[in-house]
Amino acid sequence: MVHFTAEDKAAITSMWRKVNVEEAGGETLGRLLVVYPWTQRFFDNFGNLSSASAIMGNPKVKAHGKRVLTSLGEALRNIDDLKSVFSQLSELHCERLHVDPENFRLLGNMLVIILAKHFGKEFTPQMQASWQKMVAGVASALAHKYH
Ligand code: HEG
Repeated sequence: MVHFTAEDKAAITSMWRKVNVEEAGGETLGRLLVVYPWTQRFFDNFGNLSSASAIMGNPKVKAHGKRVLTSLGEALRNIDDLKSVFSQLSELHCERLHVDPENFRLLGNMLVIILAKHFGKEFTPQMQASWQKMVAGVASALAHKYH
């Protein structure tokens, strides 16, 4: 179980308020698909994924990335009970989508990287530590229903 201190929560929510979910979502999912090309197989109905620029400009990638980060943002309101928050989504990703849970960890790392890129010096080691907890917590909650 990931434990979030009051400092973690403050750090995560204060930064999240400044995130443009649409832009960050597209970039997070886009980078996942570019860096780990095997993840593209879950999105074979997304049209052109033939190059890095096609992926980064693909409107379906942007829309889905936004949806993923919106869901993650909503989870912040219930950060101490991520398991409940993601219970249905865990079932969906497991039973219907068959997404290997390792991919949740990969996506979390893409998010950390784009936060670092966007916020630069503001993304301190302490801030990173709080965010790594967040993405680990989300990945483990989403993997919870796998059997
Ligand atoms: Mg998933 C659908 C959230 C990682 C593949 N994902 C969805 C949906 C949400 C969501 C909210 C829509 C559910 C619905 O239709 O009711 N996804 C979500 C989160 C995270 C995540 C919060 C991790 C932080 N998803 C993820 C990863 C993959 C993936 C890593 C694959 C590499 N998701 C996936 C696919 C769909 C969803 C294939 C269905 C997309 C569609 O058909 O439009």
